[in-house]
Amino acid sequence: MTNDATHEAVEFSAEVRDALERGAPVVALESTIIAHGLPRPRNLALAHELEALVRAGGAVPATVAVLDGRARIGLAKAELERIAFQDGIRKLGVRDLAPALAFGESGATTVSGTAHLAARAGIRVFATGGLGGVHREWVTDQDESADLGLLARTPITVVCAGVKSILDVPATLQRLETLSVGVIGYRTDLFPGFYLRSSGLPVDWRAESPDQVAAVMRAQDAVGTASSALVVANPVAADEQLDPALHDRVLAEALDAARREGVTGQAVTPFLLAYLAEHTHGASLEANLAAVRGNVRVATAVAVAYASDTS
Ligand code: PSU
Ligand code: MN
Repeated sequence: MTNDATHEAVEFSAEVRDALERGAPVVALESTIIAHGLPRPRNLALAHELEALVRAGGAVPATVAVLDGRARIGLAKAELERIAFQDGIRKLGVRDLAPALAFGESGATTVSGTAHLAARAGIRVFATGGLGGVHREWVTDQDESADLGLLARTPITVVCAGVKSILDVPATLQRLETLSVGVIGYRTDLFPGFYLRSSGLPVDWRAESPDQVAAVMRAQDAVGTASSALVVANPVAADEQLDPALHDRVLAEALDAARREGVTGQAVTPFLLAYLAEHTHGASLEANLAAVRGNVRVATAVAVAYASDTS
């Protein structure tokens, strides 16, 4: 249930409000990937394409952002353009929502910011590229994405291609276990590696269909574990993944460059993603786009399956 204070702070598009009122399937989409994760103008094309994929699958897309101090769920065309092209647009994790609202700021929401707003609005399914997680430099800088802590306390199903491979993937999986965030491989026994089909690490549970994912969500509701998220880890298609050898080589260079240039905090993830895109001559970008598209398709099917069952 959404309370009155949320409705005041949060503005819905008419289409999303109507869908939520009817109990129709809605898929939340994040905006940080558009503003900070992808180069212009591909970012805007992708934003439109993802919304079209959700509609084609029979659900309503709800891209989330903060504009002029209002949290927004469902963006119009001109608003998506602002997210994609406005210089200096902020990157808003969940802790940044309140100051952005209070100070009339605009920003793109990360997984943590998006999942928080979506769940409070009653949206249960969310699609992104790769989750944030534990950075490889954790021992010295304690950089762990706020995505993990937020997912531990938020009822939402996130379809992603695993966690970004720029991270310490084993440590991130361990943190997800510690935080009791459910992880299910979608038609795989191996946790995906974002740009790559596999991270090489096993995943304990596997679902074969959107119906099976929806069954797990209903079981979460029944057994009282829906207060934390379910991560549905969906690998990029084999013919769309980045060449693993190229990935490993350029990633090592990217991590070196970030260290040399002293990149820290919120800037780390966009820096590494942009470095990979540039130094793989766009190949990592294509794999990233393919992964996000695949996740949006699966998320849409899951939202439809979850909304259609009445048992
Ligand atoms: N997935 C992508 N590209 C991205 C992200 C996810 O394919 O840019 C974003 C998400 O918004 C995620 C954020 O929440 O990266 C993680 O940033 P940080 O490591 O600073 O928490
Ligand atoms: Mn971080």
